[in-house]
Amino acid sequence: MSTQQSRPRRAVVTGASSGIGAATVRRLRADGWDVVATARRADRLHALAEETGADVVVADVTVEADVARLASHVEDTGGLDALVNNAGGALGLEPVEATDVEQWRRMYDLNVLGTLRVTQALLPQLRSGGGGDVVVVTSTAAYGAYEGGAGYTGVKHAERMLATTLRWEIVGEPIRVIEIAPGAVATEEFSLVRFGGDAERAAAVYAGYEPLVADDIADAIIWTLTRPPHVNVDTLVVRPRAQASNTKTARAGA
Ligand code: NJP
Repeated sequence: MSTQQSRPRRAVVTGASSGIGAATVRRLRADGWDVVATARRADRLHALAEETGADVVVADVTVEADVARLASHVEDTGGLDALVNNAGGALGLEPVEATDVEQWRRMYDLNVLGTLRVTQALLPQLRSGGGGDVVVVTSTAAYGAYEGGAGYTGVKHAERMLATTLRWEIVGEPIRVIEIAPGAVATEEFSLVRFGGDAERAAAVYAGYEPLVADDIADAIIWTLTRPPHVNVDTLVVRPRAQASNTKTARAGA
């Protein structure tokens, strides 16, 4: 949201060590924002800092103390205009009958409770600074079912409800709550993580059509952040042209 301030706008981006998060940091920095980039892998964050000039905090969004440390750092180093809750991901594609309970627990902790923890920790700073934006990167998995996807669709539906409910609860305050719901994005790690490092299975997700790339979603995020302050893009669903739904993708030769 544009504000009458002399310093550059400042954002926190979670899940910044790869994919959509890293692309968002690059775009924000290129547009003159100050950025605090956070994730667990220090080496990747430091390389991103070197490349973009972003400030970095190594933190795990599933660890309360890490999130508290992130919030203290942001407060001590001055000002917050946007929080991009992007850290998240999928684990497994097993049918309900065969799925691993622990994977569901980890997905919930990362996608839902991670977003909850970071939002709770940073919302007061957005408020005390006169307002700002909370972006939540969910998924088209937040909008429907697919076989093998119950764990991931379940947590992304819950994350969407967190964003929607927060928007209702703070309406009237100068804080926008924006949900970005990507379809298939060929990031280097999302499907690798989902399939436990199986590169062939991961590559097959994006075969036979042109998927989105991380920068497409970063572009969408920045677009929502740069609308006039009275405009709240509640939800932006962004898919590859070839993907009509979670289960219908036009693939060459299929
Ligand atoms: O994923 P990936 P994407 N604490 O795996 C971090 C959603 N989405 O960019 O901690 C803190 O490249 C991890 O870093 P590290 C998706 O659900 C995607 O594709 O160092 N950070 C990394 O930076 C997610 O919400 C697609 O391992 C933690 C980042 O999270 C968002 O888009 C489709 C962490 C994950 O980067 C970004 O996805 C869709 C923790 N505990 C929705 N655990 C898609 N790619 O197709 C992980 O519908 N991270």
